[in-house]
Amino acid sequence: MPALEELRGRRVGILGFAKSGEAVGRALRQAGAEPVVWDDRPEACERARALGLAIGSQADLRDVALLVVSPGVPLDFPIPHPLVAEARATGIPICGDVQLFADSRPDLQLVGVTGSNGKSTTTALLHHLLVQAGLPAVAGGNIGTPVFDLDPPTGAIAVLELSSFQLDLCDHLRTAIGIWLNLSPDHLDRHGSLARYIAAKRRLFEQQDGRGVAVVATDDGPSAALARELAARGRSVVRVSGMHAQDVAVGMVEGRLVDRLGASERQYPLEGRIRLRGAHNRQNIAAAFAAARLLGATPESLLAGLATFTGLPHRMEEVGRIAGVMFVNDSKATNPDAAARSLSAFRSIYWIAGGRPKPGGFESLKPVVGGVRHGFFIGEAAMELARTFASDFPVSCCDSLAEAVDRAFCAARAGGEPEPVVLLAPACASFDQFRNFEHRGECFRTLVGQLLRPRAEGRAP
Ligand code: UMA
Repeated sequence: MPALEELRGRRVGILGFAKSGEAVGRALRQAGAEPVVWDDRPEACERARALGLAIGSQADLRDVALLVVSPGVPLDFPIPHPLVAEARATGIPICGDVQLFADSRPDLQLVGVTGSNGKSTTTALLHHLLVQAGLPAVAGGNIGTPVFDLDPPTGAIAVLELSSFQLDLCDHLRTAIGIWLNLSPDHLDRHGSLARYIAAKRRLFEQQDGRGVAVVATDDGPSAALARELAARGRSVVRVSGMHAQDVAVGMVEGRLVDRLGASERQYPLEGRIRLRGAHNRQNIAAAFAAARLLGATPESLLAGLATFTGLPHRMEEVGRIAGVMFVNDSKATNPDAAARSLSAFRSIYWIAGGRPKPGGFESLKPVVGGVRHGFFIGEAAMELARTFASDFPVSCCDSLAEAVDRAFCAARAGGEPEPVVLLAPACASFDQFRNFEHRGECFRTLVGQLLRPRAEGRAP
């Protein structure tokens, strides 16, 4: 695969011109290459044209030295994109932005973070820990900043969140550290089967060289099996856990982090010292802590860094406290699996959920709704949610998020329990009422702000 500088003066195709495609276009132009853009959306082509880039004609890949494909473009399922098929048929190399970036910056120490859940938080946390420890580091990838928008200093550490889509587009990504968090079925429409989804994620380790380290959280069966298999093949494996400290290098026990990466075991109390909530975040902490230790950060600097990490927006984010009621925005919980994590993290919950339901219903949440005092349901799934939980706690269907926030706040105040939480954990997609989960979370934040304002105004002279 040619690196950027080898593409000077050559035609390079970009398939998909959104965030990552646009960043690739800029980088190619800067390197003196001749980018040509394909995108099935006319608006995207318009944007490329406005930026002065050439637009490719239908399936004409003549003289194209390389095709850089955006992660969202289907490679095999449901069917390969026609241009991908054409490139394969004519022997034109295909890669994604991550591989091209890695080839162009061999000076960097790459850390790849993958897994079904927790990738973004772990990426952001590890980046925060490294920076707090005084190490030069940048973070990007699936988390939202395309790799070609990063500008790391020479020799820096690049922490990259890598989706299965992005890994499918890499074929020799030499990460110094690969982090594997967990595995549960996801993106099956894109990969065709669970086996293919797992195979895509495993590429993170298959492509490391002999010096690469695999940090694997072994809290689920498939991930534990992967760690065993890698170790049996003589690979360097660092096991971590967010649930226990048995047979792992970094683990958790009774609110303490257990660190066995040094000369002797050390334990550090975390309770009351970190702001990340929920059991799943303990796994993210263990993995980020282990990787940062391997990259040279001291335990002391890491503990200080953990104390100052506030988490990512829309992921169990505390957005306000009014009259003893805490408001938590977990808009990123777009399916029941994700909502289960925040429902398990609090007691005395006034739960706002709903939106466009995913297949499979909500029955799987029954074991974790013990803390829910009242459900306020919105959107297309409101009736189904109300039917599912009517025997577990009082339920109300609301016409809007605004109505749900108001009613949940009143109920939480009236409940009289200590530390009530109004929790937005929709367990549904947002598209029936909002542009995306970020928009839904922003609306929730604004509504909470509006609850605060009259009180502040009331106190004003
Ligand atoms: N396109 C076509 N034909 C197709 C499919 C797409 O022309 O058949 C075009 C679209 O018209 C569009 C462009 O391709 O213009 C979209 O490309 P993209 O979906 O790859 O979008 P980007 O904006 O480049 O964002 C990508 C990642 N998107 C996906 O993986 C779907 C972003 O992850 C990532 O943050 C960004 O690169 C920067 O690295 C998002 C995501 O949803 C957050 N990821 C999935 C997830 O987290 O579950 C994997």
